[in-house]
Amino acid sequence: MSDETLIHRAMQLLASARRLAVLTGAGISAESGVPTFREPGGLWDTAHVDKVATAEGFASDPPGVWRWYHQRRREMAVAQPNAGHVALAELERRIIADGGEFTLITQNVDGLHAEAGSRNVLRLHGSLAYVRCTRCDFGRRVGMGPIDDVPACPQCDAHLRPDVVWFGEELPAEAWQAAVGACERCDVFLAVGTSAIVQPAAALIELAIDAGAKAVEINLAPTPASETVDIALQGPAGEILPQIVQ
Ligand code: BV8
Ligand code: ZN
Repeated sequence: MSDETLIHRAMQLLASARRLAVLTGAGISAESGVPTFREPGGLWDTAHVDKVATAEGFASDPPGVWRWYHQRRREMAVAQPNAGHVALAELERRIIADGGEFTLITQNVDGLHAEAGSRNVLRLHGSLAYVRCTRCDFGRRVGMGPIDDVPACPQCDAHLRPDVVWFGEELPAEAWQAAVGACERCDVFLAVGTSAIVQPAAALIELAIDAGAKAVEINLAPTPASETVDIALQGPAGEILPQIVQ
């Protein structure tokens, strides 16, 4: 089936959606200059996941882990939402205005969806605009601007950590429950720029399809989900999303 036809079918599906759930990954921010994880030249090419994205890795080298996150925060501080982020914010406004339901579920910690104007955003893996204490319940929004090299908790003086979900850690229960609910209710599901490998986020795709939703995937390359979705659109999200949202 030609790309035009697939694009047209995806447009019709989105136009008919009453309850839409969208799952995004690092690929939607790639065109904003934010590196992805698992692609050639991605973050995991130069950093070891166990060293920088686990609680154990942080405990054994807080300055080193913070150096890696400060670099990513600097990249995110200058990154701007791209046409893909903007199209999803527009789609949300349109569906809500028509009395429908829209839920944006992201694995990204860059805050670009909110910057693009998206409202109902569920952050499954946290945000690099927040820090929290490794010992007490202290937490604060710090934005993406510069902070201390190894920030200390103002309440108990323990190390502060990026308020993101590391491997082996549970996802924030409220966001996860809301995401599961949205995927069980949706009539159309959209996966954008995710390799569909990291669990439990990737399981949301199958959950939506099993619940009867029509599913669309947008990705530069095939993923484990490409065979299970109804429409798999291959190309840059920043180019395809504006086409199928109009
Ligand atoms: C947990 C935050 C309970 C930090 C991240 C079941 C089976 C196997 C393993 C597990 C399992 N259950 C749990 C696990 C373990 C693990 C896991 O899934 N491992 C994987 C690697 C197999 N999961 C966990 O540990 C989770 N916690 O399960 O707790 C528990 C506890 C203990 C034991 C069992 C259960 C926590 C997972 C969250 C980890 N934190 N990030 C930070 O960002 O620093 S995950 C990290 O990967 C990012 O958040 C990212 O969002 C996420 C997924 O990656 P993607 O976003 O998909 O990015 P990726 O680079 O992979 O792909 C980019 C895609 O975009 C590509 O497909 C590319 O083609 C495409 N693309 C590129 N450019 C474009 C594009 N597409 C369109 N347009 C473009 N322009
Ligand atoms: Zn503290």
